[in-house]
Amino acid sequence: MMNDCRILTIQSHVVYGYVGNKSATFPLQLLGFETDVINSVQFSNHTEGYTTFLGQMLESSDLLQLYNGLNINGIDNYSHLLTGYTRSKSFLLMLVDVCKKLKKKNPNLIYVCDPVLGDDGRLYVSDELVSVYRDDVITQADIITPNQFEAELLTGMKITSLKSAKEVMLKLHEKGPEVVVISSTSLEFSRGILVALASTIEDGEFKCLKIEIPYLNANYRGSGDLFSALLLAWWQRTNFDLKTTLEIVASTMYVVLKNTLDHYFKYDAFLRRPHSSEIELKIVQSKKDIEEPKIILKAEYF
Ligand code: PXL
Repeated sequence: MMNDCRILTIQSHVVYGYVGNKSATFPLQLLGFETDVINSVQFSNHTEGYTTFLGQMLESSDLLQLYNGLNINGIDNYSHLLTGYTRSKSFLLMLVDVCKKLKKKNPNLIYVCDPVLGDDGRLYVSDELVSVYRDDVITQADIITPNQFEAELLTGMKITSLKSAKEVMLKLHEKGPEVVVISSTSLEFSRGILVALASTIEDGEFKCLKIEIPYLNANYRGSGDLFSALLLAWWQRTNFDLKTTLEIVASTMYVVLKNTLDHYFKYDAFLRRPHSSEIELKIVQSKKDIEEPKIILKAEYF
C-alpha cells in the first residue's frame, strides 16, 4: 500500500532553518513516502523575526512548466498533494489548476491543504488570498488544516466554544473536504493548553474529536508545516483512522517542540526569549521520535 504512495509537496524552501518543505520532506521520507518537492520560494531564512530574508520566488508560469515536464514524461502520477504557505494569488490559482490536472490523472489523489493565512488575529499574507482559499482551493482539498484564525476567516464565523467549533467545522466540510483539522485553538489557553480538533463525515455521520496539547511557549515557525505533513502520512499509514492519526500527530508534534525547546535551554542558561535563529525546529535530532512515535496524548470524541 505504502509502495504505491508518491507525494508532491509544493511549499517554501529555506536555506537556514525549518519551514515549508524543509519541515515536511525529511519526516515524510522517514515515514516511507516517496516525496517529490517543488519549492515555491527559495529564501535565505523564514520571514518572521530575522532582520531580513533574501531569495527568489517561483512564478506561476514556472510552476506550470514544472508540471508540464512531469506530464510530458508521464511521471505526474501522484497519490498525494501537499501545499502550505503561498504568497501570491496567481501562484495559488495555478496550484488549483495543477491540482485539478493531477486529480484527473489519479481521481483517488488525496490533497492535503494547509490554508496558511495568519495566526492570532494577524494576517501574514495578502488579504486577497482569503477568498481564493475559500472559493477555489479548499473546494478541491480532501483534508484541510487551518488554525483557529484561518478557520474563522474561511467561514466568517467565530470559535468561542466546542459547540461553535463544531458549526465552523461542519461549514468547512460543506465546501468539500472529507477531513477538517483545526491544528490549534485557544479554547483552553488559560489552562496552558492548546486544543486541536478534527472531524470527518463518515457514512453521513459527523464525528468530532479533540485533543489537548500542553502549550510550549516559544515563537516556533514551521510547526504547522510539520503538522500537515505528519497528518498526511499517518492518515494513510493508519488506513484512514482519524482518532489514531490525531493522537500520533499531536504526540509527535509535542515531542519535536519539546526537543527544540530543550535544545535551546541546554545551550543558553540565561532564559531570555530565543531569537528566531535559535528556535528552528530540531527535526533531524527528532528522527527517532518521528519514525517511532509513542502515543502520549489521547483524543476524545465530543
Ligand atoms: O509556514 C511557515 C512559513 C513558510 N514559508 C515561509 C515562511 C513561513 C513562516 O514564517 O516565512 C517563507
